[in-house]
Amino acid sequence: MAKRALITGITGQDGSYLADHLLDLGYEVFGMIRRSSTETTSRIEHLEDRVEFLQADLLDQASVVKAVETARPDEIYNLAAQSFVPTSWSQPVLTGQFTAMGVTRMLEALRQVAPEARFYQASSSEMFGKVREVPQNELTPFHPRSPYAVAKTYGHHITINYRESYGIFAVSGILFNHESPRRGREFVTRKITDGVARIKLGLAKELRLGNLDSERDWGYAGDYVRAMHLMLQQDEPGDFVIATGRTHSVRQFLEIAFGHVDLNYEDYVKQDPRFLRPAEVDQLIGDSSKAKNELGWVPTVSFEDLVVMMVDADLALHGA
Ligand code: NAP
Ligand code: G4F
Repeated sequence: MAKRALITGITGQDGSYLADHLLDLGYEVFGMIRRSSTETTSRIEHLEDRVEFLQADLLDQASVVKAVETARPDEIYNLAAQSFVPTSWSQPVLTGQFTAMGVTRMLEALRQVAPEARFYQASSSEMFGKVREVPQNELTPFHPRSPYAVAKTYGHHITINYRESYGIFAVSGILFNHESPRRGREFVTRKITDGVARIKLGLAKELRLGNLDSERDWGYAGDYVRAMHLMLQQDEPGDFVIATGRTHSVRQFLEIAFGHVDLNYEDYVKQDPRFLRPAEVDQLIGDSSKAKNELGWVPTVSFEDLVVMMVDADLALHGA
């Protein structure tokens, strides 16, 4: 019989790639969607006939219990969150409700109606924040630098706590930044590739950005969802860092993205203090040796290929 998976956050970047992957593996996929007055399903339009959608909101305990009851999942992937770091300073309480308490609501729903289900929590390299060591691995202490990162740190620990308290098969994937043509346009990579496409096609004249010196370990989302699935197939639950092991600055991203369309970023990029953060994470670089050794997971898309893939996708989207 086909395995059943419930994905929260299915309308997001990772949810859409994970649904593709699990359907390819023969899973029956259920997707949790919150009510919205506008359409939020553009990333999963191609899956509408293959996924069963369940309306629920991480803020509403009864609705998530009902979703778990209906899906009767073998695996739950908790990807839903307020995931944009700057918004977590303007809406810190709401971010805590979605991104921290939302995890407990999902774990409680699992404990009440599907205690045998395996649980994946979408944790983040943002938890390392002001980093204590380089590169960061599963044992590196956390120093979160935003309300988002603080909320994710809670989500990480409550997942481990439910595993230790109730024997639930619950894992936390500590994923470093991962991007794709389906990335939200507010995140720096997609903001850049969208900007490059618009400038190249004469639809925009400049691109306003914040800190160009921060460095991230950027990978491809399609690779990272494979790791989520692998984590739930192990004999014992455990936590894993997922990263490429290479770090690049925003400036290097700009050089490749603009260079790909024969432009120089310095002619178009303006620094704008509106996009600076109250506290910055200067550099992230992950050590995913545990994932390589225990899951057999390695990334397949290089930084350079990722940038080019995203620029080409945005050029096509804008009609090039
Ligand atoms: P994303 O594109 O922002 O998607 C977030 C998803 O959460 C959307 O489907 C959104 O639904 C849903 N959501 C938000 N609030 C909700 C609520 N109250 N109830 C139900 N659903 C809600 O994020 P992503 O990049 O795919 O990331 C997936 C997860 O991994 C997030 O938890 C993120 O924090 C974490 N993460 C991401 C990265 C990365 O680099 N991408 C790295 C580490 C960890 P709507 O469509 O209705 O808004
Ligand atoms: O693309 P970003 O907004 O991603 P950030 O803050 O690293 O968070 C992402 O990755 C986390 C994993 O580490 C996830 F947990 C989280 O949900 C999210 O997916 O910013 C990346 C860097 C930052 O240092 C930021 O200051 O880019 C810098 N940046 C410079 N100018 C900018 C801009 N970021 C944005 N969003 N917009 C700018 O104009």
